[in-house]
Amino acid sequence: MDKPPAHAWQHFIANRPTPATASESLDVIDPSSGECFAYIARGRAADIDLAVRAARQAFDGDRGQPAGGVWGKTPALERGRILMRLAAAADAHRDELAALESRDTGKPLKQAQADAVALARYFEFYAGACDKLHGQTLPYQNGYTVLTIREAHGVTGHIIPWNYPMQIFGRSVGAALAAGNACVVKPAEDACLSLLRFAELAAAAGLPDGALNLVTGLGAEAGQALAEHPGIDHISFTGSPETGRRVAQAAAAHYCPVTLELGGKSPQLVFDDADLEAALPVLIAAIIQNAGQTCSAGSRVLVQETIAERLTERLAQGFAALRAGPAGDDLDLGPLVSRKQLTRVGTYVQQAKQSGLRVAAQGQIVAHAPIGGFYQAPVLLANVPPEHPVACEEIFGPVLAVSHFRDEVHALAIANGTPYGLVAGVWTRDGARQMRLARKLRAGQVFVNNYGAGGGVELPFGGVGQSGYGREKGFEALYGFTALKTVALRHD
Ligand code: TXE
Repeated sequence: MDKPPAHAWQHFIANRPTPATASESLDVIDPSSGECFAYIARGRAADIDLAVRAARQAFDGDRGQPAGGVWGKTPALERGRILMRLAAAADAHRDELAALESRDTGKPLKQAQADAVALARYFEFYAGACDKLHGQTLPYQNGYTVLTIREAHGVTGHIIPWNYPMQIFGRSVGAALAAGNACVVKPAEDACLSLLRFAELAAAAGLPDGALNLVTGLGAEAGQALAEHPGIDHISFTGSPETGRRVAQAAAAHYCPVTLELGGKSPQLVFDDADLEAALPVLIAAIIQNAGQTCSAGSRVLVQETIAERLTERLAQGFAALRAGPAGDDLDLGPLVSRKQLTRVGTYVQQAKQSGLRVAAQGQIVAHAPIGGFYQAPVLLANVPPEHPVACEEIFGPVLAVSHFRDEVHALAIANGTPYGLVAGVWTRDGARQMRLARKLRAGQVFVNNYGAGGGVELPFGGVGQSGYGREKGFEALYGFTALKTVALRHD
């Protein structure tokens, strides 16, 4: 039987599917099989320019006055109501969105469903926040009243990676729209279908023309053009440190502020007084979720040497039982997103083996997994020297490195010993130690006796050092998507 023709997706600009100006397209590959199943538009600078103009029109309007456009003028209360309708649309279409994202990224269906729920929840959270984002009155000299006003930047750019398209779009675009900005989004070339569909749903739910615009394409073309565009007033980027630096440099040329979320090598510290039964499933889930392709993956376990052997053995039992297979099978993990990612992870595993590291356990790839898919069995590496590349570089795959520490001081030195600082987990029953470590760990989020892999929608998220700067999620993100204006009135 002939296959149905692969669907060709277009950009989505000013609430309309819009063809690529150069009529070029890119293949969309199913990571479970390695086969092309759809096409996306290959956007370049001209397409980005079209989207920025649409966003400027929505924000500034015909006269080009700040906040003079249809979206720019929309009162906070009304923005909230519109965003609530977007939340409802995401919720009503969650199975469809999840199916698209699961096929596109290779993530198991249940993970994609959780991501669709999170997308709806981001819009719900930020819908409620629209009319609660207020300024202050400040004490000043006699005869003055001074107040601060939080104003939208104008047009914000959003460069989204492929690992969690719906979640990262939700946290970034949800907050930016709530603050009143019009958005131009460049999703990842490896996975963007759920976002293109959501943009259609947003238009149908009543988001005004130009408030949300999506241009697909390659990072070096469409992404770079977005970062360089002088019509962009703020950029939010999630991806690799190298690309993040490039984006920040391009934005600096037009004095454009940037928020960078650049991943990590997040440790979980397990002390010998920890509740191991509670810790074990969390230690495994934190690296297996989305096949380890999670910015906040718990990719290092640091364990006190007195319990190292016992913990490693228990982790090994868990790893040996893990199964990877096609996204639709809904197993513990799906394939990696691309051949490029498979090669990257495979190279690290190879390097670990060549340098004599002990593989304590390896999961299985199911026998019926298509040969062309990008499957990587989960790997547990035991007693890894903390300075080994697999213990201090972001692998972004299902590879967990276990390293040993003597005491709290040693644990902290290892934990803080990479250039990253995104998330950390601490497992101990000692209350004073919990607080000491929470204060001393170099990370944007610290979880004590739990691990949230990024945490909830409400919790500010972002890193220090090579993990980036600025905060997304929670109420805090709204501050980043606004510029503060101080107004001083003299009246005496
Ligand atoms: O990332 P890139 P890649 C890490 C992870 C992964 C590695 C490489 O370790 O193995 O990065 O992944 C766009 N100007 N993370 O190559 O290049 C690109 O189109 C503007 C961690 O996929 O950073 C995509 O939309 N944009 C991470 C986005 O940047 C450019 C998630 C991310 O791609 C661009 C993803 C350019 N010059 C990868 N070049 C996390 N923090 O969760 C690319 N892009």
